[in-house]
Amino acid sequence: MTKNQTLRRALEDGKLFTAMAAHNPLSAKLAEEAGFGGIWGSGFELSASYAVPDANILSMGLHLEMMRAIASVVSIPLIADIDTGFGNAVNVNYIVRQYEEAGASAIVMEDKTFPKDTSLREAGRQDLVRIEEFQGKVASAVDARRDADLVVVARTEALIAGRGQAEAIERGLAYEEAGADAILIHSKQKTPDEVLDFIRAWPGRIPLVLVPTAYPQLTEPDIEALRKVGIVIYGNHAIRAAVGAMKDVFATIRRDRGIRQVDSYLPSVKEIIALQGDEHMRSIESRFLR
Ligand code: SPV
Ligand code: MG
Repeated sequence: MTKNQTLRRALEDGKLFTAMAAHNPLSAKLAEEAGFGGIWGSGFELSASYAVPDANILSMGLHLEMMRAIASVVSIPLIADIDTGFGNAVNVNYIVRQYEEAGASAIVMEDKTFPKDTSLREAGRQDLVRIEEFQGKVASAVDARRDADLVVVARTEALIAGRGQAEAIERGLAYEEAGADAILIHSKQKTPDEVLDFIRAWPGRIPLVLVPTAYPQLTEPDIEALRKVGIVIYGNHAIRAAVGAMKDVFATIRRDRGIRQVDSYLPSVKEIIALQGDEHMRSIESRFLR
């Protein structure tokens, strides 16, 4: 099975597919090793790793090249976060093919205006494009894919933008009609109530995608019990883990004025060398170095 088929089948089988965020190939590899079903090619994480806001400040090309690098080191599907599609339906048609060729098995595109603002920030600038305009962008993404198994996820930010449940449902249904394979419904409420209301009311045929960052109480068994959600995305836990670990280690070294203590609990240099693919390099070395 190809990576695209793996994700497509998971959506069809109705078994909850889990995706962990990554901002580089190393974090993607660790997510694969930990047992996640796929990788979330998060724009938020990549922006954070460059220490810039998640607001289309980084170029599409930079994100695309990171997706290519990630896809080349993992054997699980990559779900690429293409933000608003970097323009209109014409831009979308071009870039979806680029992401597909870079090895993405799914793209997630959101119905905000370009340039976007990040979703989870309090009082962010959240403007949505017209429903018809976004339907055209979804249809353009569907038209652009070469492999029919590439999954096109339409993401509505209606709840994030404070437009209410009725508009969120209207947008979700309109995007389904335009050919989306799944609808990502995002919410920044601190409890799952808003998203649960949406899920219960969702009359569509296609599965939903959740990013429960703001409402971490909702676990995978809870989500499975709803029977309408195909994918759960853990949106930013790789970069937050990295930030927490680095802060801790850096502070300890400053306090101790040395590395003795941190050395006892940090992953060994040997472990990092293994993650770099050393075994593969040595096998090439022994076969071809003359
Ligand atoms: C991302 O990880 O880039 C996302 C999810 O789009 S969120 O940051 O919650 O909008
Ligand atoms: Mg994003």
